[in-house]
Amino acid sequence: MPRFASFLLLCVITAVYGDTLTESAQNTCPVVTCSSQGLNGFPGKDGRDGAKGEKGEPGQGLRGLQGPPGKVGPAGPPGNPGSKGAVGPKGDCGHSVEFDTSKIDSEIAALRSELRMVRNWVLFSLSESVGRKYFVSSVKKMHFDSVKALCSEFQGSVATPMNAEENRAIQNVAGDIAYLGITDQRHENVFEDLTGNGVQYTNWNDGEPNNVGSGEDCVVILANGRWNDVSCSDSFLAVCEFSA
Ligand SMILES: [Ca+2]
Ligand SMILES: [Ca+2]
Repeated sequence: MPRFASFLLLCVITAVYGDTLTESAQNTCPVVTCSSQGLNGFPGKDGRDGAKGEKGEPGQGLRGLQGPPGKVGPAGPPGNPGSKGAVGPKGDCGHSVEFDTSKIDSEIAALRSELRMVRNWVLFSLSESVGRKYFVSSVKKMHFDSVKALCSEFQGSVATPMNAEENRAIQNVAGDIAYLGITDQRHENVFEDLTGNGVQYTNWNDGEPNNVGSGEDCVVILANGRWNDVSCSDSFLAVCEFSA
């Protein structure tokens, strides 16, 4: 075939099948300078990823707000003691306090006078007196040891009648069975006052003292004024005597 005829045939084929050319054909088709321009082919496949680029510069975005403070942490260990401080300046001289003894004496005298007046009122309203003796009765009943302790607490002693008049005063102030300051605890049937002196005055009830049962070593005055020996662990009124 002549060269010119071959060229024409190639152009015709390109014009007719140009829109159906495959991608490979397009990519590999040599540039042909034909008289009429062919249609564009389909986009080719993505190529392979290129090499990783260099790290870029920091961005210019706005910085976020500062967050709230965190929780307080645990207490740390105690620190070492500090060094000793400097010696302070010398203090002022003290002032001696002088007591006004005359004022204190007058106050004591006033208190004594008031106390005497109160005591006299108590003795007058609650006691029976014979001469310079005052007898005062308790309200509560108790055993003999408590009677001794009670009278001693008030700086008195357990009532011990020395005669019929004192015995009647004790009977009146008690109004009921009450202990007397008389016992035979040291020697059976030898009755003494609480200082160890033998009693000179007695007013035993009929048949007393009889020391019945396990023993009766204390003495009471009955409501009729007569005496009876009783157990010291029994409870009766206490009558104490005081000197005016
Ligand atoms: Ca006895
Ligand atoms: Ca008896």
